[in-house]
Amino acid sequence: MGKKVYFAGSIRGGRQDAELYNRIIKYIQRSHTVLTEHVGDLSKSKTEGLEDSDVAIYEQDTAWLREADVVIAECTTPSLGVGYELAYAEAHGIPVHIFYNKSRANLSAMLTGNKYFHIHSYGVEEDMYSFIDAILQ
Ligand code: 6K6
Repeated sequence: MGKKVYFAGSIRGGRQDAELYNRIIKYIQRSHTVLTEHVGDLSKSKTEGLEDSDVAIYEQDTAWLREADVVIAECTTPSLGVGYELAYAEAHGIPVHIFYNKSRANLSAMLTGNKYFHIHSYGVEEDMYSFIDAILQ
């Protein structure tokens, strides 16, 4: 049966990897449910979202986190919101897998130093997909 995946990626932290998020989300959606499809929505800039108040965003996203089977985060672009989501998932006992491009990111010690998190560095994007298959099998 398909899993419920909370995909986390930067929004107000910067949208330079939004196309990458979109490709990862589409890949996961071939066999699983992604609760947070909007993270890869290329039509939305980081300043958009005025139709939703920040309170509504927080309430919805934390409800989805509690419902998720697993969190998959792409952390190459640093984001306060993603960092918060990772700690929230840990507090609720939800497995967390963190990906980052090792040539572009220097991940925070607060992530790499936390043994709760499964951390995957990758050189090329294609390497990520076999890890994702193993996580979601
Ligand atoms: C803009 C673009 C797409 O959606 C919007 C509206 N804003 C948000 N909608 C839903 N989730 C959000 C929004 N802003 C932040 N988040 C959550 O925080 C997402 O689940 C991301 O994983 C994370 C990004 O945090 P920031 O600090 O980079 O914004």
